Amino acid sequence: MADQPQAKYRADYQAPEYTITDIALDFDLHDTAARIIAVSQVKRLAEQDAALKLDGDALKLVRIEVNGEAWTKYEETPAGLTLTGLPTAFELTIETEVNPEANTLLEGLYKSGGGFCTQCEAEGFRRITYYLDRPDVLARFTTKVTADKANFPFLLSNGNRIAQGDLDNGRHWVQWEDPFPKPSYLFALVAGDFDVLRDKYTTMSGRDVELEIFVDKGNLDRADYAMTSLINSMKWDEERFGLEYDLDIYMIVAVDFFNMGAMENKGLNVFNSKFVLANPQTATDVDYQGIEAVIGHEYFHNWTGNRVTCRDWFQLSLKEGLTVFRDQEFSSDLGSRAVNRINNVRIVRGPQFAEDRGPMSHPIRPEQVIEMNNFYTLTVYEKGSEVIRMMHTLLGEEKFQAGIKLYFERHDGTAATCDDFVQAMEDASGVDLVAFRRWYSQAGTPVVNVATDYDAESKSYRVTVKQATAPTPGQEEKVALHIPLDIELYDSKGNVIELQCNGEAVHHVLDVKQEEQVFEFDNVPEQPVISLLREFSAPVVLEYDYSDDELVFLMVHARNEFARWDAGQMLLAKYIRDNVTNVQNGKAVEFPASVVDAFRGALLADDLDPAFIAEMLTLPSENEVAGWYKCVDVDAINKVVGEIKAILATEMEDELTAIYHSLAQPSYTIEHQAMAKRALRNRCLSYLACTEKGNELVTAQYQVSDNMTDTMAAMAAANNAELACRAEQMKDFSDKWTHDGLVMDKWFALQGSNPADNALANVRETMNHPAFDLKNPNRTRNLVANFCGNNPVRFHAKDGSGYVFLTEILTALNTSNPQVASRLIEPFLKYRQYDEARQVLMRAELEKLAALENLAKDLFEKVEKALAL
Ligand code: B3K
Ligand code: ZN
Repeated sequence: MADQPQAKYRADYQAPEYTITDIALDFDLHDTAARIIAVSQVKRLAEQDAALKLDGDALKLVRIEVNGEAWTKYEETPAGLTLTGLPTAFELTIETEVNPEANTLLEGLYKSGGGFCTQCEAEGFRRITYYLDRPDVLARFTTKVTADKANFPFLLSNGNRIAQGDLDNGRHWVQWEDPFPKPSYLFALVAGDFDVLRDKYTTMSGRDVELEIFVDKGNLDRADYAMTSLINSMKWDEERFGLEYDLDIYMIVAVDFFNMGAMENKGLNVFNSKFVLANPQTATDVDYQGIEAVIGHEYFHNWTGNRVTCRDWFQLSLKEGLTVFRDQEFSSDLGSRAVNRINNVRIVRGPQFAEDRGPMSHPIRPEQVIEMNNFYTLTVYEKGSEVIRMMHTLLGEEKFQAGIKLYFERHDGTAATCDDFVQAMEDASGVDLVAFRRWYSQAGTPVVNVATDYDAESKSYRVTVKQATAPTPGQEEKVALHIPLDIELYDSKGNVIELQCNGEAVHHVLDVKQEEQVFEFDNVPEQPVISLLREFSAPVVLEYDYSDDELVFLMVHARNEFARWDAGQMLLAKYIRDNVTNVQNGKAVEFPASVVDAFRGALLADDLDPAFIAEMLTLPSENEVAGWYKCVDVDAINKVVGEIKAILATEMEDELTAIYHSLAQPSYTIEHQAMAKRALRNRCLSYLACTEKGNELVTAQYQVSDNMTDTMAAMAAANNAELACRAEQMKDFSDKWTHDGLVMDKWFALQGSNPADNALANVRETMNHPAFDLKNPNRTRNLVANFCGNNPVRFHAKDGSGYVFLTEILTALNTSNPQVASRLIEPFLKYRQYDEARQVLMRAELEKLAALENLAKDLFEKVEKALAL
């Protein structure tokens, strides 16, 4: 390849040579030709004369002026525009033209449905105008938007509306001013026709804020929960973090074409409609929880991201890890802490650990990047949040909040680094975080191996902890990390044994800092049972040789719910592993009655939250199990997980049936208790679907259901268990919802995860469904990504048909939307974890992709790294 995309390195950071203090934007919107005039106040920061290098991508340059005079000392380069011979401070006027309708990348200014919208993070602003498109250039923005009044009655941008007017040609304009200096990635514009849900919020200092949620016409009855979640977020951030909203208006716009979840543009969030629109007939309980989390996340960014932003994109976790931590705490404070923790840990242990094992493995603060959009990863977000959580564990809530306060005192209104954050935490708390900082630079998952030894005579208990991190691509040498290891000891009756060292009480969070460390506890009256890595106190793989009895004991006696759940998962893991070996040796799956009894006990524990019991009874996904192996046997894993589920269903059929019936509710509400009961009831149904009466029960639930949660639970059960009622339900649902893509996504997801052996043929046929559109990221994710990523047996079909299919899709998306393609390619990146025959097939597909002309840099970066393995 002639001009291969080049990587940028964190170590090469240089402060900008110029800055822009103010920018006045003027948009004249037309579907295929939008004109943008940008008037910037530019100041040279460098001492020496320097060229001004503006970023630009896919722009038509119309005119360029310096201090009102046409400027000729410039050069158009592949990366933008280079201006020379400039004064030290000047006004720069640039006029550009773009084609929003042809913008299928959904980055920059584009059309979604009938309206215009923008997406600028990470580097989309340069697709609107030539600019210093980097997060450490902070300017005050004013934005004037002009468009046809009948088609686009609402013209929105960041900040406060300061002027508006009508033109005589049927067009109108609105002008906005954002008083807070911001980087270009937080710019937003929306123009369209919407229904608006309005409310008000009075902040803790008594300021009134207008709240507005814009949805497609006809969807007003689906916006209430987003509004409730927004108000809850504002209140929570005041109460828990002391942080208050700072503008007079907060707007959220829901759009159908969006590459990710949502975007925190200052005062004007743009959301994937999936995270706004919900009513009981169209959305499941899980959808509601997603709305609460994402509305919270974007709102919390107003402080962690917008008021303090990132110095450069390598620091992305500064805002994302911290904001994920904040949204997780928000959901935990409002709902069930244990269930939230369980679901977050599942993501880290499953897909995040998988990312650590693959060719794209990177630290939460990456060192080198080709395409920034490739680094909005589980590592930066979820592991990044775990790193913040570890600091919270080490400091405690009070000192952590003192650290947050100091961080804002020091950095409000500026662009900061991850080091700045840790420094504030350290300075405010006095806790030594020197070794802890290594979490920011080291990639990969540490393995923590624990051995214990009890000496009955001296009543001492010794815990030996070893840590090691396997090499990752580009990072051969690993160092020991500072790992907070939360433990508890129990006596045989289930009472907590106080941890003592030399007769003094010691804290239950051990500071593991060395490769090997021994912790001695005394006054331990009897051989204890140890609960390790409580609350998943660090993102590590734990190795400890628990007996079945100890795990069953912890499932009942551990004081916190997370530890009980984790014990159950470890018990399941043992039997899944053993049985995969059995199956590979031609033996039958064995699952002893004593283990079934442990789960029966959890099912029947009526003092527990039903939502928590539902989690206790959830088996690890096939993908999570795959992560335990160097060489993955998809068929054996599928067989074992399926058979264990069937054994549990048969052995506990009476109890499952009784609980299923006892949890029926007369009507649908979104309160936690109601959701919790539905979660457990539908978990019971998913087991009962594997029994003889499955078809009858599932059919009955589908028929009487008046809400999407129960409807989808029935359909998912029918789909997974391949019940006779599946076909009719699928037809009925499609007839009812064809007009509504967002609801049809649930149906597409079922087609994608269909276990039937003709699944791929079905998926191909489904792509012709009138509601399907490969250009819509939600449709593509639900059908295609779900098939390739969550249907391992069918995707990894031995004949390679799944692989050929994925390459076809990637080839199409490489030109229309490489950002989505780059998410879809993930299953190929794991090719080294499969048998030789499958490796050869997948590698061949990667090579086909590498040979594509115009391979987008998003895919280039991943394909190249995968092939280098
Ligand atoms: N900050 C955005 C993500 C932007 C992704 C750019 N490819 C959403 C969020 O994390 O809140
Ligand atoms: Zn975010």
